[in-house]
Amino acid sequence: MMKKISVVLALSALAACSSTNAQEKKAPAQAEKPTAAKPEVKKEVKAPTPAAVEIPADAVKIVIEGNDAMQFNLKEVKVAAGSTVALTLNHVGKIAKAAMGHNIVILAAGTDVNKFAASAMTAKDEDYVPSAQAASVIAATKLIGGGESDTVVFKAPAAGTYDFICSFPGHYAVMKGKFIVE
Ligand SMILES: [Cu+2]
Repeated sequence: MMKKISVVLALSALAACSSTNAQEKKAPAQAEKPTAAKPEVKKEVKAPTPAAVEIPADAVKIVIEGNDAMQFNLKEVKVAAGSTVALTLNHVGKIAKAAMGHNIVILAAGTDVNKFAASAMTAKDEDYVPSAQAASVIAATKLIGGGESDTVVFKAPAAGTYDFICSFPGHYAVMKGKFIVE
């Protein structure tokens, strides 16, 4: 080992008398090797795949708007049992997600809305849809801010009436409605 280092040092010294410590550590051959020719590689910049989910042709399309006044434009949505639902949330406001974020969370039958919302409040890192409560969530859009939109595609649950809310802290008391499957 020592021998090898000495050789390298000796070679370095020969190659460049005024080499610095940093340079000495490099094998001369390496130091002199021209960096592989780097032609300006034109990277094919692929357009990012649209975040939008694929919406099946037979899906029932539902669009709900949320605004800066903390309101949904629909309080009730009806779909037929067995249908595939493409639920779109359009945030038609301007306020950013951190201050006026909205989502739509459809809750499973029997879910205590107040308890769910209380749990959601503490799940900022999960955009207020706590994974611990996953069993209570039939479907949920992403949390979005003003000007954004998100669509979630899901199979309608069994016939019944389900609550939907915005689970952003403080919103569910007014941002809520009924998702009715018949
Ligand atoms: Cu909201």
